[in-house]
Amino acid sequence: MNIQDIRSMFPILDQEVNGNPLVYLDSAATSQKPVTVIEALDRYYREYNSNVHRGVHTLGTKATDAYENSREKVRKFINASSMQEIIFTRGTTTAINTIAESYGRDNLQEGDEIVITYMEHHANIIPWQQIAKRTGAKLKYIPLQEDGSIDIKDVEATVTNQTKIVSVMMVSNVLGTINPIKEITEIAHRNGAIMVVDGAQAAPHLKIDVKDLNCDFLAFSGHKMCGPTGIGVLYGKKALLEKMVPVETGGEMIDFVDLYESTWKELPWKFEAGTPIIAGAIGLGAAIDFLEDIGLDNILEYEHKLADYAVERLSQIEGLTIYGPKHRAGLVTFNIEDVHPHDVATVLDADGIAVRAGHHCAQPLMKWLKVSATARASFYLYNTEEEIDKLVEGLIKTKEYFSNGF
Ligand code: 7TS
Repeated sequence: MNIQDIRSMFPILDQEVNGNPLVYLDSAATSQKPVTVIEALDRYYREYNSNVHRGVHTLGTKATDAYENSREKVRKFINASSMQEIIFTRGTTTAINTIAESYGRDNLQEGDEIVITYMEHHANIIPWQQIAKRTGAKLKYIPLQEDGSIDIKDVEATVTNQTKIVSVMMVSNVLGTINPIKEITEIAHRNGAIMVVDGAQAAPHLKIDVKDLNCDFLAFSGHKMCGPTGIGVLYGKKALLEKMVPVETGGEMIDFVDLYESTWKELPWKFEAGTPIIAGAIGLGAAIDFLEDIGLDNILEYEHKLADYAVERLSQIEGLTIYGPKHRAGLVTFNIEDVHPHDVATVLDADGIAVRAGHHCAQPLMKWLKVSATARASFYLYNTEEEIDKLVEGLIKTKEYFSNGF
């Protein structure tokens, strides 16, 4: 499929912002949605909107089938062994909180260690801080190399036989670093710890195979991979999930309720309390179909080309610093000397170019980079080199604008 065909599947891209064609370079925050996903949501609400797992009426059965069908699509997408290992959540944040609250609460005690890295998103920091405080466990950080990558020797030095949980992002939302998850998992397991993977920035771009990685848990969000907002996935190995106590309780997740005691449904439903995210899950299933039609390998290769081109072009701008390693996922984080990233984003927006500015929910990483904020352009399968040229023109204009003392 050529790029114009792909772009034509994303109706939102065909518009002007502030009098200029939209250049959307903020897909790491949330991706745009193809028409097939929009239509899947529309069809559900127009034709078979109904609650699931109850009643026997026709619409209810149709909705239940579509919802569970999406679970099977997710299972295949990450190569999990069983659909019992796929839990629908609100997103990555909820999934990691569930692991910390449920697994952490019952498996951590004073003196135990939780190991994360300096590059984590707040969603993979704060749940561990909270459970560490409650259990007396200690939170430890794997340091970063100067270019923002992880040296496996530092993982070996940080993870000890006191470590019970290692939790690392697969792809950094700021640096674009692609982390050696398989090797880190092996080190975690050798020390008797479990491995949690934050796959929020990986699932949209690279093939994840949980059997090959051998990770114990994986979290990701639908909205960053062409799916709707409000839906995400918690994958966990069945043997671990079976022993875990649900964090949320109520309707849907129970087997039998008595006055003072209740029992839970089997996996995965014991972790899905209340009316589930039906439309979201159906939309995520359509997003997976879309990504698989294009092919994750093709998407990754295309994004690498865009990122290389962006780094090459941005490096030519004097006074512009790019953060992160040479080999990176499809995003570029940068600062222009003496210009605040919010000003960069504001000037670009006037030309219809959407980038993100701020701390990107990674304040410990900002501290490590010794900056308070950065600008970030993030790419997806619908972006083009021409859009990167527009970004470069916009950045040169921004620099001139501010150096002339506006
Ligand atoms: N983990 C990583 C690596 C992320 O990039 C994000 C969101 C999350 C977790 C949280 O995902 P959520 O869907 O639960 O919110 N990252 C970003 C970002 O880089 N800009 O906006 C959101």
